[in-house]
Amino acid sequence: MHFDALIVGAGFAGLYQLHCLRDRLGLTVRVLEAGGDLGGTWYWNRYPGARCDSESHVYRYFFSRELSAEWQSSERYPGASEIRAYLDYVARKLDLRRDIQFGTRVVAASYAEGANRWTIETDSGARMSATWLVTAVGCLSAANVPDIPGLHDFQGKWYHTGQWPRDGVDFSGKRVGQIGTGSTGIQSAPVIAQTAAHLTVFQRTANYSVPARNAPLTAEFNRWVRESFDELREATRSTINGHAFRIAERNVADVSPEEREEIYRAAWAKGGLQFRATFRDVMTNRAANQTMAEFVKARIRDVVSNPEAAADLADIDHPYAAKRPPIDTDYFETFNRPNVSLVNLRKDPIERITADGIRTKTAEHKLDLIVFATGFDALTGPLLRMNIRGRSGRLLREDWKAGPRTYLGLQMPGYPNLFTITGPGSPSVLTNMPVAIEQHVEWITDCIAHMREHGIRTIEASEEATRTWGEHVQECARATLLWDAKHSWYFGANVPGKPQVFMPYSGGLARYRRTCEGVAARDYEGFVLDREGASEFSGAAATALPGV
Ligand code: NA7
Repeated sequence: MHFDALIVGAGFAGLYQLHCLRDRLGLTVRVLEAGGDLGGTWYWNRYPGARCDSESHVYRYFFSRELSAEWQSSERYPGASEIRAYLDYVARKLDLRRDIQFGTRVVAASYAEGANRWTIETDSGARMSATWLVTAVGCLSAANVPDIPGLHDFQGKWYHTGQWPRDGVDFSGKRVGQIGTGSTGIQSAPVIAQTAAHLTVFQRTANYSVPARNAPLTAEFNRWVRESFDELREATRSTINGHAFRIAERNVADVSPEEREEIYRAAWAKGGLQFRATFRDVMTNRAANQTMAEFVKARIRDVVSNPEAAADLADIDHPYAAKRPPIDTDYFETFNRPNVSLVNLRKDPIERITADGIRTKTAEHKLDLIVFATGFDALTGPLLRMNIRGRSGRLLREDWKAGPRTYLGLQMPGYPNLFTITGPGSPSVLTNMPVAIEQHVEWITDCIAHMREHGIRTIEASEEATRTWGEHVQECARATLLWDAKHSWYFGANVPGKPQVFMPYSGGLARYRRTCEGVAARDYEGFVLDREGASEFSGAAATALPGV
């Protein structure tokens, strides 16, 4: 079957891209989704405590006032099931499901130059083709299960948080081991500890965390959200990270130590990611960052009553927020429970997994169940797993051997008419994702509309623009303290053998948006357009985006 466009993935990105291409441009479109339902990241991440770190009033689409007005969030941060319900609501309103094929994993995609077509192959052996291929596969969707010796010997059950069973997992009466203390592990440990007989947390790198201060939302707040649609939309589009809060203008050195402490305490009491926004220079000035880091470490020592556990939890080796900064509900408090213990893998590394637990250098930990909160093969993993082949059979996996090469995180040279929503080299994971997604989807939609209008057969990133953009992405990261945490997944350091390149664009979403707009306005500067051929789509003429 041939379509104008194929979209891979039915999360926030795939759903909106389907709406834009089908309902705005009138293209024939099919979405292919590996999961059994909508949700993308939130379809797979159903682990205990799974919740978004962005607040409900901004973790949503802003392309339609009506769509936003009719949705009521129940808590300050949306839980995984509420996000799935929201996406289901969107899909119903826009009648999206009829063009989505669930339970279908794309295992190969290749471009045929003569026909100017992408052909994809699914895990059931089906083939489909399209003029445009859009990947909406998410940045954190390829689960990373570490290759720890002995896993196959383990007689209990084990799960990765990013591939959590739909029916849930019963921890009651079980001895549970959790490996990993990133954003996920910090969310799951307090919830697992509530029902498990015992929870052992295996920590490799100690991590900062700020209280989320999650709470139910009042009717008054939801009314404010409805009435503030324009302001919220504008704020998310003009801030560096797509959230609605602004980063303070002051530097740490502008205030006295007493005032600084007061500012940190107030932000701590308020909770959430905006803790980092209290000063302008915490991500660029080591001394400034250290004041914030020390404040969080002091709070860890205040909360955790066992001095040895407190010291291990506060022994953090990177600047605050140089790795993804988690927010939590009672994470450090969890270590005061009698049924929770901490193993510091830096002092006592895992030797192997055995039939009945985990053996570290100094101890045997008997376990019925292991939870891998060990993260993802981020950003590049989901794309490389699709076996994408471009012009003359070139393989993306080969082209990216030394790290991802993209222009604006939107396209790669040698892969015409392939667009990657929130691909490596775009702001993506450094932002409130739906805002970054909307910007990409709208840019791609406008680009395809432009191609149709002007009879452009192909669009493809140029080699030179890709090289220049790649250097710029590295330069931007080097100008921040993100560059100091070389062991973060932003560099690909969590996956053995992965090239170490800073992957997301850290120059800010608002600036990035202006760059993309400027590129389009200058006749897609940095892209190679083939204006020779007639366009090959079968859809009707472009129409305005209808109201919902
Ligand atoms: P992260 O942030 O990659 O965290 C994974 C955690 O697992 C982290 O503590 C890792 O330690 C640990 N890990 C990974 N491999 C191992 C091995 N082999 N042994 C011990 N510990 C290991 O993933 P999350 O799922 O928490 O969060 C991902 C994103 O999802 C998050 O940033 C939000 O954007 C949403 P390390 O730090 O590498 O030493």
